[in-house]
Amino acid sequence: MQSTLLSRFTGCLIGEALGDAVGELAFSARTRDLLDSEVEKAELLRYTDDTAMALGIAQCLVESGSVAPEPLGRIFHANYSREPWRGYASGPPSIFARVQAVGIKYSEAASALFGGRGSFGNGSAMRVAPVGLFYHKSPELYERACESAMPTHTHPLALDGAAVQAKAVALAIGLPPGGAFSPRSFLEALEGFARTTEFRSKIRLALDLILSGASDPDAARTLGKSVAVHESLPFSLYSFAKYPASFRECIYCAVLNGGDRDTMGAMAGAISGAYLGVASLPGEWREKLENSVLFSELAASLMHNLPLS
Ligand code: R7I
Ligand code: MG
Ligand code: MG
Repeated sequence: MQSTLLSRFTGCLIGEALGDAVGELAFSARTRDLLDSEVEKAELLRYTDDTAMALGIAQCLVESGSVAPEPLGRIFHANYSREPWRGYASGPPSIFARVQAVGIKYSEAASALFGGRGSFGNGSAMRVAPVGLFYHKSPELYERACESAMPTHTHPLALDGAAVQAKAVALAIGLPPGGAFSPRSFLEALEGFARTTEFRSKIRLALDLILSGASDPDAARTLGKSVAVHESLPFSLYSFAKYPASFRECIYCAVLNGGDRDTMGAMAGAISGAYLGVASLPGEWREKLENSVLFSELAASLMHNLPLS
């Protein structure tokens, strides 16, 4: 039982990184054949800011047992300073620079962005998977996910998006991978968990698209696939719920339909990896993943330090 849970935790973190890395390659290799050949040619599968920030959250949980915004902001900032080349958007680096220059809190600098409402970029959801693992049985899951968003994303949609993605990971951990998967039960549980009308209606739309047999390109067009969290997250949920039995098919769906490919790969990959477990992720992808030992170590540390529920 323990080893099953560990394989889900590891699958989630490695699934996030693989979806991110393969999704990044899909910006130039835009068909399945081209993507397969790029992955085959690559010596190393390199992840981007999405996974780097997820690692920051896992690190914070392991070190402090919490995701309090200021300590988490300091970890994000230090990791960014060490590896600024991971493909960050403009928001987080501008927050880090402002905190450094003016000495205000991370969440204060974050809430000043985009006309004073904060960012609704998908940055809070793309990195939240370790919160979903750590608090998968906790009634505090929603609040903790929001807390992890605060150092960089304070917009109500970014908070709700972080909570929905964390819940998707938590639900995936609790489902038997060999059993019958119901897209309806999974997506309706998320619809009920979301607190914004935007997310509730997008998750319902994702379910309708699956049930009506829409094509994946049509679903991507209908749900949206941009860096806005209320577009790319619903399509990532669709990708997992449509292809629950295969990590590879789930990732192809998430990254081969345009838009924010690395991030949809990361979000769908974290859920799929949490559902299927690490052994079900493609071996030839796993063996090329950068820093893969670190993901396994962090997964084990997270599992051994879970909060009492
Ligand atoms: O959300 P964030 O960390 O970006 C994540 C993306 C992922 O695709 C990563 O792979 C990486 O490439 O970056 O960074 P933000 O800068 O907070 O948000 C991303 C973008 O969303 C911004 O640069 C804006 O273009 C857009 N955006 C908004 N646009 C209008 N109004 C975010 N919030 C707003 C807004 O309120
Ligand atoms: Mg990225
Ligand atoms: Mg991206």
